[in-house]
Amino acid sequence: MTASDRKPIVTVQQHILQDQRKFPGASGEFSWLLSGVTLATKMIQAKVQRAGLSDILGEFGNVNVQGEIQQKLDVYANEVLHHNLSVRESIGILASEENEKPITIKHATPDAKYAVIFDPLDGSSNIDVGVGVGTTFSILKRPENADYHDVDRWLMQPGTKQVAAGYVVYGSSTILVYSVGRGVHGFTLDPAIGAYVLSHEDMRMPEQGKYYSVNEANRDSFSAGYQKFLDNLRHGLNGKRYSSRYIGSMVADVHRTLLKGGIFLYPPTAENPGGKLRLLYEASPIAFLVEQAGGIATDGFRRILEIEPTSIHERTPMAVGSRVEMEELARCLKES
Ligand code: P6P
Repeated sequence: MTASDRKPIVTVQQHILQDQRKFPGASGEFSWLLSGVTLATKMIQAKVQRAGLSDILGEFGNVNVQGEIQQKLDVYANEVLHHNLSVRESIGILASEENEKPITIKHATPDAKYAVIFDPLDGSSNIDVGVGVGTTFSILKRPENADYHDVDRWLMQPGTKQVAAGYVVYGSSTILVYSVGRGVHGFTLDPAIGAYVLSHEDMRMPEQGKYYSVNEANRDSFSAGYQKFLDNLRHGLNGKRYSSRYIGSMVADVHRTLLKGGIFLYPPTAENPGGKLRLLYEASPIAFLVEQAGGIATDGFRRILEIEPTSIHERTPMAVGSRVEMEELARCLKES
């Protein structure tokens, strides 16, 4: 195969610019904004892949706003994202899982249009055991009639208002998956050239999968509807048998579900009766991507993207997956 036969390399920056050119009025500011995420996640990846080799392993000792012991990599990832994003003039607010309150970015130009809400390192409790972790991000535009400092108006918007969302999964390879509402695209980091290269164009979730993903240790505290659903999966749906896959890192579990189909769910439990996953920077961006890829994302009853947030760190039950499994879940929950 000669060089001319090979498909051209498309980096994420090229892809965004090509995509934006198709839509009049889109300015290059979004590609500049997203370059802050790509640079930060390359820096995070460089640390994650060496976590076992440097003194960065182990706990940082502090407890974050979630009451979770901060791993050193959480702190590093949070700082790197704040540093790279706060220099983008189009960003006015940054909100992070690691910070109790959002940060308003002081710019020379107060006309910043975007807020970026992120979980710098989801699944970080898995870092010390070499399991995949991830970064999630959600981008909201300042509402027309909200002024620059109206943080609540800017952040307390339902997921349908997201202008973009994505994640980076740091696993056997590092893959950035994002959407601006025109399909979902995946880019694999090529360490040889230090660029995210298009590897999964226009990702579509299969109608039905063969994996279900849930922490079965919580089964006894699931409602009867969830327990019935899981029993039905074990007996097979439409004649299809299922296997259980649960990594314990949402981004890694969702990435597999996006690619292979099936379902990932974190139902209400005795310990987390309102669900464990956070709405604004976990459930919402994931739901945006899943729907863009043809899947369904609910809290068991409501579309995740239609939930009106009331606080930055609020949690929600979450189920995301292929149409067949999600419709079966809805049926079981409705009948219970
Ligand atoms: P459990 C990681 O701490 C996380 O927030 C998600 O990434 C993951 O899906 C979930 O919690 C795992 O929670 O209770 O099953 O250990």
